[in-house]
Amino acid sequence: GTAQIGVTGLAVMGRNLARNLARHGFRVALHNRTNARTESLMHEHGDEGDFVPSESLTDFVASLAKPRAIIIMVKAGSATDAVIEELVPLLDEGDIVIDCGNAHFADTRRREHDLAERGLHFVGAGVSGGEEGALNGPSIMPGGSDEAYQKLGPIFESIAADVDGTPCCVHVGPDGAGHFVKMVHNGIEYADMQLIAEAYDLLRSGLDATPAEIADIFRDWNSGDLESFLIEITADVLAHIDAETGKPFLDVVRDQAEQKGTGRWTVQSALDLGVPITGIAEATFALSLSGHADQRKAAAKTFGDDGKAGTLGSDRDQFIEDVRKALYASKVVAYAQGFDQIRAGSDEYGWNIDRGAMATIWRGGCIIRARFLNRIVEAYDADPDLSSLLVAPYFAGAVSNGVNSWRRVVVAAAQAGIPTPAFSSSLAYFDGLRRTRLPAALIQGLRDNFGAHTYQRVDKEGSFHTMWGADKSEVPA
Ligand code: 2AM
Repeated sequence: GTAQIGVTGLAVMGRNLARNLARHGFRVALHNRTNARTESLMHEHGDEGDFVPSESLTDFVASLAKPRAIIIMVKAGSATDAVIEELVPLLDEGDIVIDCGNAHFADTRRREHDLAERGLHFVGAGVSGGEEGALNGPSIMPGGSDEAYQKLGPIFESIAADVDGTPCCVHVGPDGAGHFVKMVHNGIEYADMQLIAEAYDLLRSGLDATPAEIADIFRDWNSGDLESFLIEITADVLAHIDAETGKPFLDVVRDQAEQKGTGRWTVQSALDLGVPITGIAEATFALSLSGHADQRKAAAKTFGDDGKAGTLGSDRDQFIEDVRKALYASKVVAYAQGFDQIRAGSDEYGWNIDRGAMATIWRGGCIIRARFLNRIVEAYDADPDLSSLLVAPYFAGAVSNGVNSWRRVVVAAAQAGIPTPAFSSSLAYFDGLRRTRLPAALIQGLRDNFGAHTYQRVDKEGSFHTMWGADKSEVPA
């Protein structure tokens, strides 16, 4: 065969990736379980490039030049395993199987291990940016072997988004590293959206501002440090008027969101790794809370919804500026936590991930693209082993500059009964992290008392236990 790369699974993401590849001059083999999808792609977009469609998987594999590079773009989970099992007997040593779906990194580790034993390369690649990104330039986070990346890298880098001449694609690390980083990216995206939602709620409920007024505020914010894709589209969504009712679009949308997939995985992994990603966790739980309609109804009936509309506006401009600074500081916390998780995952699984490079490839193509990411790149350039993004000079300055605003907003929200789980937990994280003495000492004492847990002392090495039930003397453990 002569095709340079193949795509099997031609639903919208696969179709758009295939078109993107073809538009960049690659000869692209096409396959889908149900041939109608392949036909419709050829019918609608066949003239966009050099496609080689096949009805059977055998013909598809035969249409590819060796070593073959085959992208699988099917629903994550058992469908991916089914396609791999069908594909593997048709392949030759050195071929590369690429999963561009939203796989869990543990599945990717398993698949990479299995295929390596069969002489094949397996690349789990996180692809961010949705349908639009897949077509016009996504952010791509490929894992897998160096050898596989040597072949795939130039292809992926050419179809990825481009920021100032730098492609939004880099080899993340071995086996599951790419899907892990994509997972953390999605967690950060959750936190970003929750923080934006809380800022909106503060302005709407606290100031009695209209969605149209808040759209203008977000538009203004988008010209400063907060400049990002999510802030930009927030203004668009807020300004949108429902055609049917003439009401703000927001007021006709049900306020219940499901919480599924990668946001949940991010929090589960953080618990396994022992990394406090409180912003991402609160964002995930806030979505869960929104979905519990019956409980919400019962609680609203019992306690009333006494959000004190308009009570925070005694100095309107000051409050808006406080919310902006609180949003920025909380966002710094969410990213600091996400990058901590990347470091912890990298250490745990031996991936050697370059965190600055991750910030670099998130600058374009993906949902969390933002001006702010340049600052993260700079921070890791200056110190690749940075203990926390929060202590990098630029972010330390931004947080110090915003901390009074942040406190005022969290206090005002609590007094007005406006829930700000992500704003307030991020502030608590910041205060916890910088505290020289935490009350964890008391918890150690309690555990030693009820469970002979033992403790360490501030003034000498070793582990100790106090004889709580006897004479309260201290013994070495
Ligand atoms: P289909 O068009 O034949 O349904 C998204 O569902 C994409 O994944 C579609 O292209 C779908 O193919 C494909 N897909 C889902 N499950 C699959 C499976 N078990 N084997 C092959 N392709 C599958």
